[in-house]
Order: sequence, then C-alpha cells, then structure tokens
Amino acid sequence: MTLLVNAIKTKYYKVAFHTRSVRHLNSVAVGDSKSEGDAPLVIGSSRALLQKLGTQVEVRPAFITEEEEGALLLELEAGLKKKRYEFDHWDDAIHGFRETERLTWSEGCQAILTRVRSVAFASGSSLLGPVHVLDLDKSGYIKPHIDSVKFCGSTISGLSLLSDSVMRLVKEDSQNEWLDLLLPRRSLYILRDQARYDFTHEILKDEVSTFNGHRVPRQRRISVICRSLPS
Ligand SMILES: O=C(O)CCC(=O)C(=O)O
Repeated sequence: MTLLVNAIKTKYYKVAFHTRSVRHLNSVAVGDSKSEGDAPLVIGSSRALLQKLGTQVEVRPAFITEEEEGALLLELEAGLKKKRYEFDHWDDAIHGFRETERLTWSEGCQAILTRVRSVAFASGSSLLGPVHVLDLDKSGYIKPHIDSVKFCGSTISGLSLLSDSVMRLVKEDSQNEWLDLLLPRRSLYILRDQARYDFTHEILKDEVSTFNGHRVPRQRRISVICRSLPS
C-alpha cells in the first residue's frame, strides 16, 4: 500500500526546495477567471504577469453540480477510506494525504471526466489514462513543486471537491513573480505551458489559506487530476 502511494507521489512531483517570502501587497487581478459574483479568481504580482499567463491559467467555477460532486465522491470514498492519511517527513511534496489512481469509472463520472478533458486539453492531445485522485486531510497541504516532466505533459487540470482552497504559483527563478488562484469547491483549474513548467504550484495549508486578503478556510479536499502525456 505504502509503496503504491509513494510511487504515485514520486512519479508526479519534483519538490522545489526553496524558501521564499512572497509579498502579497499591491496584487492585481485580471483575466477571465471570475466567480459567479464577478470577483476575480486569479490575482498576481503584476498586471504584466497576469496578461502573460492569462491563457495558461484558468479557474472555472461551478464546473460540476452538487449532484456530480456527490457521484464522484460516492465512487471514490470506499477506496480512499481503506487508506490512511500520510503525515510525512518534512521534505516530501505533500503533507496529510492519501491518494489513488483510477482508470475505469461509472458512466456518469466518465461523462464528467470527458467534459474536463474536452475543455482542458487541445483536441488530439495524448492524455494520461489513469486519473490521479488526491485526498488532503483538513490539516493537509501540498508544498511548492513542479510536476515531473517525465510523466506529465504541458497541461494539468483538476476538479476540487469538498472544499474551497488556494493554489499559489511562484516563478521558480524569480520568487517575487506569483499568482494566486482561488479554487472554489466544484471548480476546475487548468495550468498550461509556462504556468506548468516555470512556476511551482502548491495548495496552501488552512492556517495560511487567504486569497486577496480574505480568509479561505480549508476543509478536507479531494482533487481529481487529469494530465496530458509528455510529447
Ligand atoms: O490537488 C491539487 O489540485 C493539486 C495537485 C498537484 O499539485 C499536482 O497534481 O501537481
């Protein structure tokens, strides 16, 4: 069991071992990713950066309905419950998680994933067959990392179930360039190209989970992640 869990994690993630202080003063908001109330879902360190990465970072709120979220949870919970949350050594990429990969889905869930794939990936792209499912405990979080180029291509997209959360992107070689993405429960996020290769991404822990100065309480969160294959 542990071997499988470690194999999935090690396969996808390259942890970024850097310390940094991200300044969130003077952030700007731009782009098409807006909440239903028209509030921005992506903010960043400068308008130039947001414009540059505008098409490479998307958050689509309410991508799935409550019923669809329920269907995914029903299908995933039994398998996840058999595993223990792992609270790992400080240098691992994820803290307080359990995970699985799933290749076959019920018809209803498959239809949701087909919708995800049709909006997130260019038609004709080769996709990783198994979907990665990551269950973060309320106290769990994902440290800054860049997904391994060996196993993951130019696009990563994920559905967020059970909780709102904040994803932070920081330029690997220029730490004062950053974006924050508010990922509402049932939203879909998409990271492409430079946003995926040149920026670390992370999911903030509850204690520091804020977006644009507002607290975003983190509950247990399950993400359902689709990836393209390296070309
Ligand atoms: O849980 C998430 O949505 C983020 C997962 C992640 O960091 C990754 O797949 O590289």
